[in-house]
Amino acid sequence: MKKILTLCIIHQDDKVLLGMKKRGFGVGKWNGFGGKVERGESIEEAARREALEEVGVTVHEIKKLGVLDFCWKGKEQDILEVNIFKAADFAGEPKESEEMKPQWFNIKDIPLETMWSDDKYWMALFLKNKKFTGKFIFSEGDTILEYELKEIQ
Ligand code: 6U4
Repeated sequence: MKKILTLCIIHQDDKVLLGMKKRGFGVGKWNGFGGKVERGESIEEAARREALEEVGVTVHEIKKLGVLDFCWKGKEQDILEVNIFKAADFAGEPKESEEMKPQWFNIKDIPLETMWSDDKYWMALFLKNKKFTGKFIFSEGDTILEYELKEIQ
């Protein structure tokens, strides 16, 4: 079974807005905003809704840069497809929600060690507006056993 998820990272000039996940999947990690696509909504609509719910901002133009499949060893049939978007402009003031505590980071100081372990592989492509696709297989937690990542046009 495949679950479709979104991840939206706001990137303005030399800084990104991330959130500390306060509960649920990925708790304790810095990440973009996102979650599951709901019935009847497009992936992009879900990305916008999650940004509004989790950090209280309305994102303007968003661009899909990455699609990554994640699974865990021994359960390869359960795939999380994470659709990664970039937003530059938004309306509203980022504010803490029950799910996320937002913080701006300079791109030199992105807290990769406290993010999902795959993020360090694709973040440079993301920051350069490159499109990419890939697949990561984890063992326990988010230890990467195998991965493929490729830049696409
Ligand atoms: P709800 O239903 O809101 O309680 P929750 O367990 O909090 O769900 P979910 O599904 O809303 O989590 O969101 C998971 C978020 O984590 C999505 O934005 C996608 C993101 N994510 C999942 N795997 C990831 C990975 N390997 N690397 C990454 N982000 C990932 O950078």
